[in-house]
Amino acid sequence: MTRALVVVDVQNDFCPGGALAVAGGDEVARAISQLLARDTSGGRGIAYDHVVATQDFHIDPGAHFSDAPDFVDSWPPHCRAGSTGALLHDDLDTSRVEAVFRKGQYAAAYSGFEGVSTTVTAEGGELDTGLADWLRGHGVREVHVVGLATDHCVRATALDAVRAGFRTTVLLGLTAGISTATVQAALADLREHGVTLVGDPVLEG
Ligand code: VGL
Ligand code: ZN
Repeated sequence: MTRALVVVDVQNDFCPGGALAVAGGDEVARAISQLLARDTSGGRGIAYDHVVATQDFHIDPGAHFSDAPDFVDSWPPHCRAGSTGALLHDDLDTSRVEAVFRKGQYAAAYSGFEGVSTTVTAEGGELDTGLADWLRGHGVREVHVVGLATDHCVRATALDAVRAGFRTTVLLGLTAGISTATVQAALADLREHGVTLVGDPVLEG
């Protein structure tokens, strides 16, 4: 079954030192890089036929930004388009990332399925492709979701993946969350909606 790894929002602002740091975000970046390194050298065949990433990319996202954030629906300004904070973290190996799906330009967008990857056509125009269309176009039937933050963008992306008909697994060892209570709620929600949760990569099949 054609499988993709979806790397959610492993960006500087979600890592220690960033505007909306998630504890362990940089360790997640390194762990994902290690998974990808093992995936091409482990001698068990390649687990991921495709690798894509999502990127929180705010221009003017309205109430998503606040000077008095509640850290549930409003946040300190983060991942501003064009800023260093919006860049994918240096410890994330992006050599196998085939497309980056940007989201949240003018409103909150937690799910990578709200994002688009922009490419330039032969005629010089721009073509936006959503994540679901991209995955289907590449024959993907199954996704493994990793990244930041477990309780927000990973949760929303995995829920949309399963809704869109992809067999969906979240590799919890390659995620980090903002708060324990919302991570617990997210895990219950994911399980209930048919998302498989594993502590370690499941690479068979
Ligand atoms: C996220 C809060 C605000 C995330 C994005 O990537 O989980 N969280 N914007
Ligand atoms: Zn955001």
